[in-house]
Amino acid sequence: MRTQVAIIGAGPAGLLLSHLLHLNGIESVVLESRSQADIEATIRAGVLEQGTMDILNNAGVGARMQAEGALHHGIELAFGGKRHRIDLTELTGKAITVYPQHEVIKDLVAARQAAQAQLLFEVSNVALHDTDTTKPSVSYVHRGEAARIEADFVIGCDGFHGVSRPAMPAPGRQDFERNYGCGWFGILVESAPSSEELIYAQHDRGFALISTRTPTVQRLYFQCDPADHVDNWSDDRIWAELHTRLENSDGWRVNEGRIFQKNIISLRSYVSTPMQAGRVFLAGDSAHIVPPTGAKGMNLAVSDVHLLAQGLEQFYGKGSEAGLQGYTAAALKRIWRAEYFSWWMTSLMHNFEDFTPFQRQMQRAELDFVVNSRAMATALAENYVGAF
Ligand code: RFL
Ligand code: PHB
Repeated sequence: MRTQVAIIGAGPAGLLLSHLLHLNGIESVVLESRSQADIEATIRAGVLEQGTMDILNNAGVGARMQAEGALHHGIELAFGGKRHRIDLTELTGKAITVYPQHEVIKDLVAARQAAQAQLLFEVSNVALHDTDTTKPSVSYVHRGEAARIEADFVIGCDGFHGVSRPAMPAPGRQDFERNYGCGWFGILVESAPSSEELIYAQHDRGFALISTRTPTVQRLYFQCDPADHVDNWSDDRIWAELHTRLENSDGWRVNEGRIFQKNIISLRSYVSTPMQAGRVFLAGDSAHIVPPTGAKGMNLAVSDVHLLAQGLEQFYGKGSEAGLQGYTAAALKRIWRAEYFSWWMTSLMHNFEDFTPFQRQMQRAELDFVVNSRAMATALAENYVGAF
């Protein structure tokens, strides 16, 4: 098979890229290792920046997001038994939308399938070839048959554990990494939202986060040991821990309900540069990871492929490689800013095992500073809504 752009991975990055290219008359094939049902059911991100919404709306895939997503004008920071509101809209003129990533995935899959896209699920043995030539190719197995796609470009949108990054030629490659030694225990709960806005809570026993999914489903997280196991946490133990970490003087309490999903993720920051080698490019989690505290991962994936689509449009429309050659530098500017903010929010809100009593006081002083200084609150708000 031959195509213009071979895309590995049908996460937000791969699906949106394929759709943006299609809108500009550029052909692509998307190879995904999981099933359609699986990618449409995997619970991940929830917070979309205004810029992400604009890109999805302009691409004609934002109708359900606009109808069903919840616009949030503020977030709360909770610590020392008190809640403090950060008014995102007053401070930045912008807002965020809570709309689950798997719903974005459903909208993108529907748009690609309506356009009869080449979107292949449950492929295996995906491998990149001739990555140092102008005719790269990708081999794979689909429905028991081995096949190969020859393309002008190969784009690795296959996430952190994918095959694309390791297949990039090594010279000049630089990786930056930080492991935080802590995890997030995430639960989905059948109950009405405890709060209209997200609450980020700092406590000596560790961080907790109140988020929502729908009017009847809450998404809650609390900091845990990344090596812990969900089976160690009965529902009663989870509620006791959340109530302790969220205890406050105004009597507000988290709503309990039936817990129907539990998972643990590990917090890390990671950037691999460059994001291009010849005709092979990386986008989204395949090139960089942020801890979820800043809610930036999916937003970065969207902005990467928005840039990449522009570069490919310039290449096919005007014969110019300028956009593609400038991709790594342009993408990294935003990526490092989001890496910084995610690291800062993580450091501000979590309890780290190696914290000295002095560091604990510094964290509390910084939290006080953020909620009592308009300048600090504005800095947080600008980063959170993505006004950079
Ligand atoms: P994805 O979503 O990981 O998609 C990669 C796809 O590639 C497939 N794949 C392969 N396909 C073919 N061959 C192979 N060899 C393959 N290897 C892998 C995979 O099956 C998958 O379908 O990467 P992408 O597109 O770059 O998107 C990144 C986002 O998914 C990620 O950054 C966010 O989910 C991060 N994130 C959040 N981001 C936000 O913007 N706002 C949030 O509120 C937010 N909250 C979160 C999050 C991530 C979380 N977890 C689970 C890590 C909350 C959590 C708990
Ligand atoms: C979520 O709703 O899953 C969520 C919200 C905010 C974050 C991370 C995750 O910072």
